[in-house]
Amino acid sequence: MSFVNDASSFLASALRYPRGFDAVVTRAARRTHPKPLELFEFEACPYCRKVREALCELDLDYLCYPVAQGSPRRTRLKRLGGKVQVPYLVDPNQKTALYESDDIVAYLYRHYGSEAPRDSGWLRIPGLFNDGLSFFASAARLGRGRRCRVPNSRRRLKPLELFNMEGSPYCRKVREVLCELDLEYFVRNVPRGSPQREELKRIGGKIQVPFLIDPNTGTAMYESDEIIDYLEERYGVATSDGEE
Ligand SMILES: N[C@@H](CCC(=O)N[C@@H](CS)C(=O)NCC(=O)O)C(=O)O
Repeated sequence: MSFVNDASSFLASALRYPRGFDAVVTRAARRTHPKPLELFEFEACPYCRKVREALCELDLDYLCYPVAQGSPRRTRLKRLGGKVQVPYLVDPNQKTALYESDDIVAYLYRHYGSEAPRDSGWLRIPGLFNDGLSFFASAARLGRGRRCRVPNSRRRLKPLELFNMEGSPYCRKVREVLCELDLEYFVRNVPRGSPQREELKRIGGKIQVPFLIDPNTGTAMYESDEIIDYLEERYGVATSDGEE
């Protein structure tokens, strides 16, 4: 099963290659450190992928609020934005919030990049081709990261932290499980070229993703399969503790 899981995640990455691997602009080029952006999304959504890719390529960190089908967090999304639709980006720096993936990507490049969006080239002609590839990438994952299995957003948990590269097939497996388990997490992007890679090396000892930190238990670990086992064991069973 692990082989099939890895192979289909590689296929999803290949369909989107080279998106979500390299920094187009690094955080070193910015004069100020923006407050982390906030993204309501779910992993299987092809539109959300386009936004996550842009965040990674712009070397931006963000708080991820998974709102997979069945997540109680959807109520909050509706309250904030007016409707249950993802992606939904909140930018506390500009006091802005917006729906629509293409608008969000353009916004991100306008405010945090020095170039036009990466998909303004061949991937953009026609734009539908870009969306189509993203749909196929989601299809390759056979519905993973679409449904909330355990409503952990009802619990009072500190956000987990994930050192992440959007295009990595191993990171995808972890994000899918975080999404299905309804866990809020802080994404620390480390695309190739990001200075944050040094921070990862300082904390974990090597430059490898995914790397998960769980401040609720003091756990920090590499290796996607081990991270998934940890998440399933710790958060994969519904509990009634600390419910809001
Ligand atoms: N044109 C929008 C389309 C967004 C969209 O259709 N999102 C779907 C998920 S892929 C959604 O929010 N569905 C509501 C739901 O899952 O209940 C965009 O590019 O952002």
